[in-house]
Amino acid sequence: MFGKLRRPSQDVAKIALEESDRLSSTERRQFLRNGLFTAGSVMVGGTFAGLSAKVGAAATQYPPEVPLWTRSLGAGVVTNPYGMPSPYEKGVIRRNVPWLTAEKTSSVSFSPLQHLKGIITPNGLFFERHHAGRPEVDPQQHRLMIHGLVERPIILSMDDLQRFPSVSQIHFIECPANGGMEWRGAQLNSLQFLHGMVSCAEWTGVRLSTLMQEVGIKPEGKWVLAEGADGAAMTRSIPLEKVMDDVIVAYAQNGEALRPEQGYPVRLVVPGWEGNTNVKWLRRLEVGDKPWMQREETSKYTDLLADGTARGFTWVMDAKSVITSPCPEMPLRGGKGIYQIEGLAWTGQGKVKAVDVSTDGGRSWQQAPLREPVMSKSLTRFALEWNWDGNPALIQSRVIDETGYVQPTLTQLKAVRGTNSIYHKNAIQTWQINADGSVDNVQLG
Ligand SMILES: Nc1nc2c(c(=O)[nH]1)N[C@H]1C(S)=C(S)[C@@H](COP(=O)(O)O)O[C@H]1N2
Ligand SMILES: [Mo]
Repeated sequence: MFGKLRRPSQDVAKIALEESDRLSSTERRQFLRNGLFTAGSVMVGGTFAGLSAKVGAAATQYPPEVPLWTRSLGAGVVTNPYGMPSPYEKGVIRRNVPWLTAEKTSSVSFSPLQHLKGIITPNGLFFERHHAGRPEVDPQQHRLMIHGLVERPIILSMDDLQRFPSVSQIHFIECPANGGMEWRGAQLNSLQFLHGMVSCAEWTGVRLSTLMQEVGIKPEGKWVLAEGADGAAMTRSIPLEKVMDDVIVAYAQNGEALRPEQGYPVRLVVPGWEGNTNVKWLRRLEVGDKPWMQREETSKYTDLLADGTARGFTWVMDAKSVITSPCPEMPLRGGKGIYQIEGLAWTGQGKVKAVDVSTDGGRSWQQAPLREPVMSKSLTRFALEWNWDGNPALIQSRVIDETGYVQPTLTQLKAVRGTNSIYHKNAIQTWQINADGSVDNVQLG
């Protein structure tokens, strides 16, 4: 009906399923019996059916019964000195794909996008990408040195850094390898593993331009090398134009100190640019007259093209969107009827202008309302109401950013980039809705 489809191969799909937090069949039966999902979430014929019908069902914690937890005192304050999510949310965690990397130190964990609401990633769920593991940095012992082609080199303690004027900005960080396993076909049946290398936080810190004014850049200074304090001593070069535009030397994330996974006590946030330029555990900024190509040769991310040549610097993350519900981990649980198709869109070029949604594999499109706030180089949430007729469907989202750039299909992207790439795969994602409400990752061919 929809032409040639590519589905994930069985073995890899199985691993994804083992790790995924889909309901077990017993849990699913339980939910159906209790009517938990169907009662609150399904509209039939325009009204919320099931709400009154379920009253009086043998479910002891439901109204009009008085639930167990209302009949006794709860735990007191500071029983959780650092508050943790409800134990019922234990499946909402970062996950890794064991076969993807040889070991866990140079590896990646994926954020559970299927469970997230709004646009802010909670700190404990922010994806992680480490080249040499996560160092435990003592902030008292940590210093940030700024030197090179500058008038007044400095070495700052973390206290010194906090004496500069600060900014707080909401920005996404995406690893350019996000979705990179899928250039040659569908691989994994999971939103988390396919798209979970993007997260979004409110970052607080000092503008790098403020620090540059403090040290005074010499006229020959054109690039800034940033170096991390981890075992990889990861370095990236950033051109002065970007440095003076919107780069932040960040020490806080969503209102608290950076998490160790995110570069505690200080990292670079390079809005809209490849994740790898956002150097964590930042210890050194060196102003130079050219990029440090030679030393970065082995560590720089390049994109191999079809003709064997490579793109060297691909800094900006192009516009991308994905439907986060329904998705393989979030099937349609209540039969046909009204659902919200929800998802996330973002672009390293600025703001998201519009998102279109298709339920027929890209033949027709409907504009999906954007949820406020819509901010530059931030995740943006969209949601479109959909009356599912219970038949198989192919759902897609397509973002248009403020430059007019339209998110490409995989065929369009491959025409420009070939299939040798790993990085920067921002093609339209297709989810297949099956008649039983389950959802599969497919590629339209
Ligand atoms: N010092 C250092 N900085 C680093 C890395 C690293 O391994 N070491 N990984 C980079 C990569 S490849 C990415 S995608 C982002 C990921 O940021 P996150 O772990 O906070 O999600 O950090 C970047 N900064
Ligand atoms: Mo990355």
